Amino acid sequence: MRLSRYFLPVLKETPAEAQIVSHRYMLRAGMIKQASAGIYSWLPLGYKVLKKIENIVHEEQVRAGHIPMLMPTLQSADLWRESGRYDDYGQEMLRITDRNDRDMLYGPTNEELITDIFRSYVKSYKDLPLTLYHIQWKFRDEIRPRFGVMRGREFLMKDGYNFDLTREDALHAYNRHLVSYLRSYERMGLQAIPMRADGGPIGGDYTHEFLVLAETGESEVFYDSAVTDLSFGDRDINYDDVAQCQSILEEFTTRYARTDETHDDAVFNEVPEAQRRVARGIEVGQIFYFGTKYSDAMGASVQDGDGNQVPVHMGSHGIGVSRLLGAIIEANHDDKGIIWPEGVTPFHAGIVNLRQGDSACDAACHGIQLALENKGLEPLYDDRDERAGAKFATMDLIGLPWRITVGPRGLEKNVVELTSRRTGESEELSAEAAVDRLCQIYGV
Ligand code: P5A
Repeated sequence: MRLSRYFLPVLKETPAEAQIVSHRYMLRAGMIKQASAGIYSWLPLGYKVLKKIENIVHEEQVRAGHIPMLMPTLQSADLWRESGRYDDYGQEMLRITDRNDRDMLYGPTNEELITDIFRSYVKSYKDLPLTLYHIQWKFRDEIRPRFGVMRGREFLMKDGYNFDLTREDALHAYNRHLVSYLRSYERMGLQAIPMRADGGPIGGDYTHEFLVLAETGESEVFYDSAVTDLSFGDRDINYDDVAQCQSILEEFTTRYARTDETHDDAVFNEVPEAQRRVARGIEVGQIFYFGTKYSDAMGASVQDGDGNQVPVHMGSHGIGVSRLLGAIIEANHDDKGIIWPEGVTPFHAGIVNLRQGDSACDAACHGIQLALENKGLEPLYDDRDERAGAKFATMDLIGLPWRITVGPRGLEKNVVELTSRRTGESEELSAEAAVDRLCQIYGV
């Protein structure tokens, strides 16, 4: 992509309304524009990152054996009357009346809708286990939408729902979600720590939130510092292996890590004092096991092996897809701008032409762009007639992890410069070698 033909409305001024760094940088880098309080348009650069995050989530969910689908944003109030949550949900639910005076709502979550789908089709234990998920916009009329996409009113969530015959099977589904979430966050360059939490309006008392440690996080968290040494890394996972998934859950959740809702001083004090941490975190996901709460209320049952009609055991599992952009930026930035982890970067590399209009520089940049594109990589070529300083500032702000700088002096020696956004280190090498290096980094 040539920057001169792209839509990247970068702001020079720091927007006054943005209180935290991720919100500031998302506005300045032309990623989002507020449409109304807590509701955003996703401009091309922001949309690209959102799609990258969605793709990682999809890949990891499908790998875990979960099945993608899509449910609507608008739901009928009647289903929510069945579960009893129509009244319980309160002011956070956006209620809408259609032209026929039917009560509708913009879904804040989908337990009712998915349970209705399930009960319409699934009648036998032979069709279990089943986990369905989608990535869809949600609406919660938050009292204080703030921090940009971090606490929006409209936000994108991955929400998955498991249906199982027994509590044990449902707990295995819970563990599969925990494992697949750990993998997903790590691919996004994040450490998200599972912490015991509270069921809130979703229900159940067995639930973990995934928290990214950050001073700007909205949740207060208490943990044993040893949990920060855990990393998922490159493991072979067999999602059908009940014992393997259970042992990963134990590895990641045995040490003390809780949100303030479930924090217990007495238990915390058993952690060696030097390892006790009180900090703040951003909640990027939550998994729940709530048994038969919805299946009892809505009559979702199957026939078991003995011919008895039994309610299914369920859980639901959410990832804050749009919130993740904010969380990733909070965890990856410096005073010049964003530093995207390679797994989610909107473009794989920037190409900066130091002398636009110079035929050798123009040809070299164009050649690098094509060579990268032929390998399936997406470079962003800054071909604007701008000073070098301004081009560097834009690249630093939008945070592409790699920059190839092409100038007349380098070309005389047959070299370009490859610079890491994260370390700031540069290396001179031939254009071909720079392309090869990027292919190696991105595994293409
Ligand atoms: C699990 C999936 C649920 O709603 N039902 C379906 C369950 N869980 S949750 O914890 O309430 O939400 C899941 C994740 O969505 C993100 N999130 C938000 N993101 C941006 N703005 C908001 N206002 C917002 N509210 C929730 C969080 O990452 C949360 O973990």
